[in-house]
Amino acid sequence: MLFTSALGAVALLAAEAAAHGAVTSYIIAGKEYPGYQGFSPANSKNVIQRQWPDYNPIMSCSDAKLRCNGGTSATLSATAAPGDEVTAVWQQWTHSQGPILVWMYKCPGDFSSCDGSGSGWFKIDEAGFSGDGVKVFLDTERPSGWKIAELVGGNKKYTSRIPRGLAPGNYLIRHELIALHQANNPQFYPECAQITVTGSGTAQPNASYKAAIPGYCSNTDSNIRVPINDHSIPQTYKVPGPPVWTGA
Ligand SMILES: *[C@@H]1O[C@H](CO)[C@@H](O)[C@H](O)[C@H]1NC(C)=O
Ligand SMILES: [Cu+2]
Repeated sequence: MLFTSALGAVALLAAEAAAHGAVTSYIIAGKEYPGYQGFSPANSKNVIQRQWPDYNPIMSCSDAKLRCNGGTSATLSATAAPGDEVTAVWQQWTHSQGPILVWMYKCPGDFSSCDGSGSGWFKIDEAGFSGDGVKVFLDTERPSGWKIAELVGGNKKYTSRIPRGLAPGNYLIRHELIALHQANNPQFYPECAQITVTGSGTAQPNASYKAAIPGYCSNTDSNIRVPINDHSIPQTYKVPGPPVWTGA
């Protein structure tokens, strides 16, 4: 019996590892772009996405991998204009509780020397809970008023817009899912891609919209370390980070 349940536990762990996820492709200004394929480091396919190692979660706000899941460079970049749509596609996703965050960062120059350091990250989109405000925190994962739950079904896509009037240049775009289904044990899933923004815009968010990554959150924040099974806590949720900047 013990032997069987130990095997069961191992099988469960393996299933859980396989059950996480990552952004695996994009649709930007109507054009499809394949992403990097994790689990195969030998794959040197030219893509717009910064490479990431596997589907496993990052477990801390201060982990250096929080920035781009360890990815530092990509050989290609997409092109988009302010107002264009950017859709991220996840090949698999299984967690129904937690926020979706979409960030951008203006590179000072070439992508090859753009490391995403400093307080230059700004949010262009976010989604949290939009249900009845009664059952924000549930005991079990299941479809709910969390936007992230929609990624669990057939449509594993999330669409945002490049902010209107955004100044042209080389930008990183970072899609982040924070899974909150394990009490007090948030899991972060961020991936980054490279986009060259065109046009003659002049708008840039000011400092009140910007943050560093890592740095925008702390492991003790009430919207990061969530006792998901505690129904006595206020049933409201504020997405972490600075306010969303939607452009000029
Ligand atoms: C940043 O911009 C917002 C909106 O335009 C404005 O309300 C705010 O005062 C500005 N903050 C700083 C630090 O300039
Ligand atoms: Cu997972």
